[in-house]
Amino acid sequence: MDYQKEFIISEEVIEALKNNQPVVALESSIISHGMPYPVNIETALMAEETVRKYGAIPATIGVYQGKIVVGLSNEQIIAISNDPNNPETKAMKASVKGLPYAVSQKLNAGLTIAGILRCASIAGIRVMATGGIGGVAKGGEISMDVSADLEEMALSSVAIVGAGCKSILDIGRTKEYLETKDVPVIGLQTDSFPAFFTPKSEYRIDYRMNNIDEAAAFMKAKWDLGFKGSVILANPVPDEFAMDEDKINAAIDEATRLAEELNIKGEKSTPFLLSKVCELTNGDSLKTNIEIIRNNTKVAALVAKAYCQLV
Ligand code: PSU
Ligand code: MN
Repeated sequence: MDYQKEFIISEEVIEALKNNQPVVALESSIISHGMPYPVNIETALMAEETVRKYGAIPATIGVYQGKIVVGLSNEQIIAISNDPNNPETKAMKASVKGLPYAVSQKLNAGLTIAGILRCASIAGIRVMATGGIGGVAKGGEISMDVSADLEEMALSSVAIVGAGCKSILDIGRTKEYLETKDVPVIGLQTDSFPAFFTPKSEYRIDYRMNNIDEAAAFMKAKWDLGFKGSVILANPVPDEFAMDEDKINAAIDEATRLAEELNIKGEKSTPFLLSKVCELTNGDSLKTNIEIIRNNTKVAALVAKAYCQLV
């Protein structure tokens, strides 16, 4: 069996890449594990629409019945949605380590940022949109819980538009880890490393840029120089959708305490914290999350367009 055949790029995406048209890769673990059904599907479809509205082609990447698909159809997006009442929509969470498992066992899977970066890079897609990046967990200096996202960012040459990282993580150590891996963090109209639900944290980005053309020029410079690895484009949540800092931090602290009490570790940890935070804020965190996705997919489409004009 030749597993190369299990990597499928949609016709539309192939065509766009061939003609140097902008393409934006979209993350799918947010569908399978990051948001509850059916908001997960609505948000995934909204993300695709937003990318199109701002002039790029969306490529949601996931594993459907053992095939890695770059450019999932709407039906395939539904098939990885983990609808609790429909066993056919069951999907695992896959980082790069889980991809061969999903493929060889013919499973459905939603891909983490690490997984998306690897597949986007193989397909030749240079920009991805996500919500927030994975990073060093709270207490990660002892547990060594560091997301594979950070390692993959050093390997795959893709720009990531994200709203920083949630304070379910240790933001300071996440920034230090990126520093060690030489992954640049560009602040889009900000000097502060965004904390996902709020536009600012006490940590700084590396380079501030006030417009998208500068960011695209940075990407081109990095990759033209032959340097591999990602570029993080930190795009803070718009003020009108930001959460109250005390409220969100209280929910995060309580979710973190519960995870410890229940001894939740490894790849189960992030999905558990995300769903607990959503529950503890009565869905307010989910509303903010959706607006962040809208904003990031818009900016990612504009970045992809600007980058295509340079190459
Ligand atoms: N952080 C979020 N939302 C998410 C994730 C992280 O605010 O949905 C997901 C992303 O797919 C990210 C993954 O790549 O969790 C990281 O998981 P882990 O911490 O197990 O590496
Ligand atoms: Mn982890």
